[in-house]
Amino acid sequence: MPADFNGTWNLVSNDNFEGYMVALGIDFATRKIAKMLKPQKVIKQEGDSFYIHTTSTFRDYVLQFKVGEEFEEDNKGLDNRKCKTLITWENDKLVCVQTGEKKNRGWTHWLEGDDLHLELRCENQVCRQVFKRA
Ligand code: YOG
Repeated sequence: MPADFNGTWNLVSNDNFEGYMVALGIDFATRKIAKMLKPQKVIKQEGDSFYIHTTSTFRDYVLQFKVGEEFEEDNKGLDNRKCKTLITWENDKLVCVQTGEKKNRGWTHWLEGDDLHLELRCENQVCRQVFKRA
């Protein structure tokens, strides 16, 4: 049985989101708005099929994927770059590699107690986010 990420999750901490956004080339004005946001994630999981909706008052982002199946991701409304994206299980962690113009780009999700963790990586920057159930 894989880990169960189903639920509605609210951001409670966001370490080095600024560094991650700079690495992605997000402009100053957009970063200023983005770092004030408290995004919510709605995750729907059926086995290895995922729907992750990240919502905020400023932008929304939907990602749908099957673990182990590479797809083209367009990052629309984020940095708007295209990537070849592959998400796999590493034990109970969901590990994403986003291959494209930016080196070392990807993320990892895992559960720790009642919290949802997300590590976002780009180049030499790591952003650590923690979410709690809504
Ligand atoms: O999550 O990929 O759960 O997709 C990363 C923002 C900010 C827009 C958010 C909107 C990167 C302006 C998605 C924030 C910064 C700044 C809410 C993280 C880019 C632009 C949408 C992510 C995965 C894993 C699923």
